[in-house]
Amino acid sequence: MPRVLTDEQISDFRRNGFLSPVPVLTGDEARHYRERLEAAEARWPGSLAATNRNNGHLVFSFLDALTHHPVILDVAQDLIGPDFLVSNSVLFIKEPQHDGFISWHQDGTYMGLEPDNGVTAWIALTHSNRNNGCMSMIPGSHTGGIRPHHDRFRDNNLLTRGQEIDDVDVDCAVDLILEPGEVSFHHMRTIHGSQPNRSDDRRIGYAVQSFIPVEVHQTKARGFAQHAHGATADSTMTLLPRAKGDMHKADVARRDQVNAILSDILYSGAERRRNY
Ligand SMILES: O=C(O)CCC(=O)C(=O)O
Repeated sequence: MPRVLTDEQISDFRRNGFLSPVPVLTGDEARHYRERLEAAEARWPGSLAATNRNNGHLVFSFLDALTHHPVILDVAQDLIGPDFLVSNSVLFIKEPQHDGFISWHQDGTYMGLEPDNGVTAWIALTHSNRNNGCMSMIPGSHTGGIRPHHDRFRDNNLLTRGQEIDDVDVDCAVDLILEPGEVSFHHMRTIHGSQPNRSDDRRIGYAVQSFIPVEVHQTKARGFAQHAHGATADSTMTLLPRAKGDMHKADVARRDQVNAILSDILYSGAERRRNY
C-alpha cells in the first residue's frame, strides 16, 4: 500500500521519470523557509552562496527540517521503498534577471553512485515557472541509460562542468511549474535542464539530491550519506549526523570535509575545475 501517492502517480513516475507537482508546504510555510534562508545568507555570508551550495542540510536546521520533512519522506518511500538515505543536497538559486541556466543533463552521470536509481526532491521556495527558469524534463529518458555528456564549461552554466547532452528532443520537454511549497521528484537518470531567470525576483529551489536506496554505494571515493528512512545500518556509506542547529563548529567542519570529497567526485576526470 502506498503511503501518500496514488497507484496512478507511482506509475506516472515509473513511466516518465518524474512526478510533479506534489503539494508539501503551505504558502506561509514556504515563505517562512525563504525567510530563514535569507536570514542565514545575511548572518553567515557565503555559507549558502553558489560556491557553497552543497549540503546546507548538514549545517542549518531549517534545511535539515526540509530534507527530513515527513511528507517528502513518505513520497520518497512510495517511489524507492522503505530503506533509504540522503546522499547530498543542493541549493539552486537563480538571481533576478540573471543569465544562469542548467544544460540538459542526467544527475547520475558524475555522482559515482551505483546503482543510479535514486530520486531527487526539488522543493520550490518561490514560484518556479517559464519566466523565472523552472526545470524541464524529458519524459521516459530515465529508461535509456546514461547518455554521453560533453563538458563545455560555458559561462553562466550553473552545472559544475557545464556538462551537456546533445540532440535532446526538446519538443517533448515538460515544464515543471511549481507554486511556493510544491515539490517535484525526478529519477537520477531523467534528462532535465532549465532556462535563465527573466523575472525581478529570485527563483529558489532546494534539491535533496538524492534520496538513495540503502544498497546504493559510492564508487569514486569514500561515500557519505545520512539516514533518511527505515533500516540503513547495513549501508556501505559513512553515515553523517543531523545538524545540531545553525552553523555549529563541528557541523561546519564536517560539511567542509564532505564537500571537498564531493567536489573531487563531481570533477573527477574533468579538464578544469570551477569554484562550485
Ligand atoms: O534548479 C534547476 O534549475 C535545476 C536543478 C537540477 O538540475 C536538479 O535538481 O537536478
